[in-house]
Amino acid sequence: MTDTIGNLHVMNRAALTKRLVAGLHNREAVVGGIGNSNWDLWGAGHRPENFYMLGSMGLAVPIAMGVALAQPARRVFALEGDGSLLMQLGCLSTVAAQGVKNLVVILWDNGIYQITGGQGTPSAAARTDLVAIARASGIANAAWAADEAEFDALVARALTTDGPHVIGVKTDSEPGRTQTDRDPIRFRESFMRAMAEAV
Ligand SMILES: Cc1ncc(C[n+]2csc(CCOP(=O)(O)OP(=O)(O)O)c2C)c(N)n1
Repeated sequence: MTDTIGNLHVMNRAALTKRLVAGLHNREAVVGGIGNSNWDLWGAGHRPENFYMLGSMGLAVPIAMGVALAQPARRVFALEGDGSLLMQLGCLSTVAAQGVKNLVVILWDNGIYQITGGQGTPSAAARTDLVAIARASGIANAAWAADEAEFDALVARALTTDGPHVIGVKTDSEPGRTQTDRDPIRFRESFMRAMAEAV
């Protein structure tokens, strides 16, 4: 039986990351946040257009926003955990203020700081609604995906309509299935080369 939180199905981050990446056909950039979000991105199969944030929480959205502003013709995804987004909440206001049309933020909300031991985040303890915060920050296209089909539909909409978009997903506590190579210089260089290719 599938777990639910309110009317939202609890989904699996690794499986959805695979679905997301499988649907990218235009050299979209994907920036994985620290830990699980980039481990599952790595597990979905490395692409040169992937950038892996290997050290600090909260930087997937700011990095992706910079890429999106520099390359308005390219669609750019940021994959971020709830703890990490909470650490850098102001980025949502900046994304809204900059009106970054080609940016899509995918929020993986498992309600815990998983890779440091599973301590609860305010997302679970205080019922902080990060998608509502995104909307209140000025991002109108911010929605929770109720299930896998709605996730696919929201991603399809984000690929074809102006953003910024935020897609929230309640995820289970399965740990990331792989670990990204700890080779930041290689990733920086391959990503920069990939970004030099026209979309
Ligand atoms: C600025 C900063 N503070 C603390 C840490 C230690 N740390 C690494 S991952 C992590 C938890 C991340 O939680 P979340 O973003 O919700 O992702 P999850 O592990 O649940 O997938 C913490 C506290 C860090 N890497 N960077």
